[in-house]
Amino acid sequence: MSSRPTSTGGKPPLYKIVMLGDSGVGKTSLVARLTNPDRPLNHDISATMGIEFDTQMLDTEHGKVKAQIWDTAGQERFARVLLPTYFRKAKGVILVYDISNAKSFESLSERWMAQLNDHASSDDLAKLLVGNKSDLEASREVTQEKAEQFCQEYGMEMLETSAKSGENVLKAFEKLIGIVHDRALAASKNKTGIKGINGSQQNTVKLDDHNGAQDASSGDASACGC
Ligand SMILES: Nc1nc2c(ncn2[C@@H]2O[C@H](COP(=O)(O)OP(=O)(O)OP(=O)(O)O)[C@@H](O)[C@H]2O)c(=O)[nH]1
Ligand SMILES: [Mg+2]
Repeated sequence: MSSRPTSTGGKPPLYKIVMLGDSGVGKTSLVARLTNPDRPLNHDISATMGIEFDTQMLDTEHGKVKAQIWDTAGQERFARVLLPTYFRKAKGVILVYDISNAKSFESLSERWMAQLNDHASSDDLAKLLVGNKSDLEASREVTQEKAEQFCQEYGMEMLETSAKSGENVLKAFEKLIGIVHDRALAASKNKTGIKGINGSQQNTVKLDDHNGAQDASSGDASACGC
């Protein structure tokens, strides 16, 4: 049993997470698989033009949380303008490439990591690397070893997923949101610890906006102040 704090009672905290990566790697398809697991993959899906978001309740080791998942546009012309909005108040990011497309992997270090560092305080963001389209093993262009090197360099974990078969899709979102939630709980614990020194320690762990969690009463963008 864990002795760490949990978000007991009340509404589950809400965290904004962002999907990033080149156009066509399968960001929208991953979100669709998460939110509608039984719906078959849509091969005729259009490129995302701007911002779309969805909310999904997810389980973590320390209780249920609500993820507000921002599905961004990989196409340069949209991404450039919208990046500040994408990252505003985000707590986690899923960096997606396509295992059958080496260029989409190179873009992560050449383009997306740089933009992430320009627009967000990278240390504040939990990150997960996702190699999508694992069902296309016969056309693989990015080895797991290469992806692991990337993870070591940038300090993150990785998973290979398939939005087509559903493999590891839920696991990927749960993994990232678990890291985000742990960080928020740790920050909250530190905060209540500091209050204790002044003689006003609280018994409950309250998550608030400053610690990265938000009220989950609304699933819309305004809940995140985005
Ligand atoms: N085989 C296979 N195809 C996939 C998978 N995920 C997505 N696709 C296909 O890849 C294409 C692009 O998928 P999208 O989800 O639109 O990609 P995106 O990253 O959202 O692209 P943008 O919105 O332009 O940034 C579509 O034809 C999907 O059907 C997968 O896991 N396996
Ligand atoms: Mg899309």
